[in-house]
Amino acid sequence: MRSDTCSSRVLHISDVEAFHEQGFVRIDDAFSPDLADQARAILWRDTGCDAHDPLSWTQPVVRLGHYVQEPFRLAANTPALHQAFDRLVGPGRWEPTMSLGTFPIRFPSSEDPGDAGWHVDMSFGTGNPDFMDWRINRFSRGRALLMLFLFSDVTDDDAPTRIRVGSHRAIADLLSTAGEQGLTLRELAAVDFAGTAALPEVHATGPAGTVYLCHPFLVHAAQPHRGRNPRFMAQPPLLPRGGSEANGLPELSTKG
Ligand SMILES: O=C(O)CCC(=O)C(=O)O
Repeated sequence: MRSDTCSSRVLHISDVEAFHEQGFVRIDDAFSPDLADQARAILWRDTGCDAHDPLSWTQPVVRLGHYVQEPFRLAANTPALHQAFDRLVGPGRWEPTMSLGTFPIRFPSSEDPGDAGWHVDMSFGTGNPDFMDWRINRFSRGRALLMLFLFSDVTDDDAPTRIRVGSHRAIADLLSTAGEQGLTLRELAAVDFAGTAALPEVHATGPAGTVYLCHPFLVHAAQPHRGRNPRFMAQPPLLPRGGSEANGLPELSTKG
């Protein structure tokens, strides 16, 4: 988000254009460092690790989930974020976020975390026990945005999420011919996510309180943590108003 728009807390037109071109926009100071501290204190307790003792950090990733306490709800519902949702998704077209979903908390480790593959987050058919059969369709049924909430300072050394810039467009083109039922994660993986491997890659870095608002088709991946500071990040969807059957965003592709 451009600094000249921070005071009004509304995305500048160039931010909205960047979202459509690149598939994401970074919102600085989306929530306060104090809320991040409070949330991290709750999460540290549940990791079973000691924040001050790296010897207690025995796994490369600990996944915690579905926190609804006040620091999480407040962080997800700041005026800056609500205004950004209105600009990107449309007023009255999204639901306030009440749970921040899964936190993959990443610890410095030489072990492979086993969950660092490229993917798109699926949005329906999630009752299927095999997540590779979960689906997305051209209208992004059930998901308006993917959001990355940084609850700790994340530098390039701290396992930031990797993003394939502009990959949402290739996925939209692929989905445009796939009908209402869309495609499964397995089908997308079989074509290397619409051949997006050669696209430029950026990392979701920033101080605690930064949020990346991403197009739901954005191809992204975790990475092993080779640095020093455990990374706390949540990755909830922004849900469309109208429930799981509602379309998340207008169709993006000009094909099909
Ligand atoms: O941990 C990360 O950086 C990303 C994780 C992710 O994309 C996922 O679990 O779906």
